[in-house]
Amino acid sequence: MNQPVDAKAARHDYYRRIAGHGLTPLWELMAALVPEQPRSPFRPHLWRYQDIRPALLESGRLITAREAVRRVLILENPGMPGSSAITQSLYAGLQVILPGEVAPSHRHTQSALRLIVEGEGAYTAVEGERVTMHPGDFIITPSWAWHDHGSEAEAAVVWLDGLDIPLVRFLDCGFAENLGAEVQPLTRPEGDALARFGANLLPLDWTPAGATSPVFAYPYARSREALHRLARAGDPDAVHGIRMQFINPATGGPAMPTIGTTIQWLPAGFSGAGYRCTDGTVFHVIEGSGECCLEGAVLPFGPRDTFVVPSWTEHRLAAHGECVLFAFSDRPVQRALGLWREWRAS
Ligand code: GTQ
Repeated sequence: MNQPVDAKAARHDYYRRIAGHGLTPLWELMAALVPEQPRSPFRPHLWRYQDIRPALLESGRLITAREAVRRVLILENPGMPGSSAITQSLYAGLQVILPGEVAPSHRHTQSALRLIVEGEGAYTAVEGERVTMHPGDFIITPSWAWHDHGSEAEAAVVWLDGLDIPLVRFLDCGFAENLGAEVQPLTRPEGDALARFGANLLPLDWTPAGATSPVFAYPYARSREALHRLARAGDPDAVHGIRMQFINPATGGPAMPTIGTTIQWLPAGFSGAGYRCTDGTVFHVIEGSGECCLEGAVLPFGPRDTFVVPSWTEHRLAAHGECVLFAFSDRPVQRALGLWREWRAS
């Protein structure tokens, strides 16, 4: 818009004066505050495991798990330096635990997920029950649940952490405390939760204690078996291949209230259709290699790599051989609020 110099100067003088009263004019900001569509400041990005593994292992020589509390390298989105966020609402990191180490017990209102990347035989204990980790396993630490990690393994164990840290920060509702003891007392044998809640059975007269699935560990062997059976049945989706969500068996809803989690199988040679969704999504490659093709970028992924697709960014997945991908996003939050949208090219 063309405006006389003095009108422009008058407006700027006015903006300066009202700023002193804690006021700012909407008309200068309208397009930014109410955009026609999401324009995420976050960027697509790939973290290649083979490139970052040396730095991860080096951290083990610089600090112990005990001293660090959690020895984690944060996967920070390069579009938002300083944010400790991988998407607007979510955090991701790679956590390392060495043989004999303990990461001391604490709890926080932030929910956490773990996807085991490398190594066998470390454990995490959640509310009195331990689970032993295997690559590909998906493990949940619900909001405000005591948790400690430890390792009786022979070698380093690494897992991907996903937490709703940025969401909780945005809402200013974070609390945390330390147990004071390194490890929490164990009150149930290993496998109890899976037997009690993960066998298509629920105890009679049981009422859920919280919004998170009582099945806190979803072994990869089971999910993989299900995916391979469905793969043999055929008919993969044009966008997603065969994509399943991890659910809370008590509700049929998402396994975690703030983080949606999926596992998907792509057939060899899969060339997916274009897709956009409003939930920025973190993908982790459990098996196989392929590409995520985006507007103006290609992310070539292999086993143990992690990549992120920001909100409303058109992308499509392609697989070289058969692939299995784990993914997480804030979809349950957006859906609960009636905000979630998607778009498919086919
Ligand atoms: O394992 O409890 O990556 O509290 C960040 C914060 C992991 C954990 C993280 C945490 C944890």
